[in-house]
Amino acid sequence: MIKPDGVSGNYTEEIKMIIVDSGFSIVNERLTQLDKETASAFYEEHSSRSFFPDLVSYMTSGPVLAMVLEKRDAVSDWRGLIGPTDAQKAKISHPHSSLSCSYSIRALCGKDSQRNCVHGSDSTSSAEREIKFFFEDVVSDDIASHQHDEL
Ligand code: DGI
Repeated sequence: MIKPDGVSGNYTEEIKMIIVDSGFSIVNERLTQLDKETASAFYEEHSSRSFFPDLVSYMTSGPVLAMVLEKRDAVSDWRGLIGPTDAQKAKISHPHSSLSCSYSIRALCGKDSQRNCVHGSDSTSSAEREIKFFFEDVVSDDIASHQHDEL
């Protein structure tokens, strides 16, 4: 997912180019505005954390672009490509990755550990949950959606 700061900062096309250049296929995408309820549900596992209210406020501050990415080892390779949660750390260290690229997306467009520009599922089961979240109408207020022919 490209988070609100990534979308409003006009990083969408650059991030998509990095995604494709890194060997992923974008098989589905959806630009949507999360409301408080859906953002809270998406980050439910962090609901007891002190930063949760700020996280929900940030995630509802503008549209997000959810994408389904396909590739062998997609979860681990995407996590490597986005870099560490704290974008400041991403800017000073390159993540270990099996990919050939030597940069991370959070280093490119993230600001700190909250405004870190992109999200990545941390396991295949999270990916399954999060794909359902965005593409099986848990999120209802689409701005635009694009279903690729092959799906
Ligand atoms: O999977 P990640 O996004 O790398 O990290 P995560 O699952 O630990 O946390 C989810 C999001 O919660 C993260 O992208 C931004 C926010 N977050 C995590 N740790 C902090 C945080 N926000 C603030 N303000 N401070 C934190 O320490």
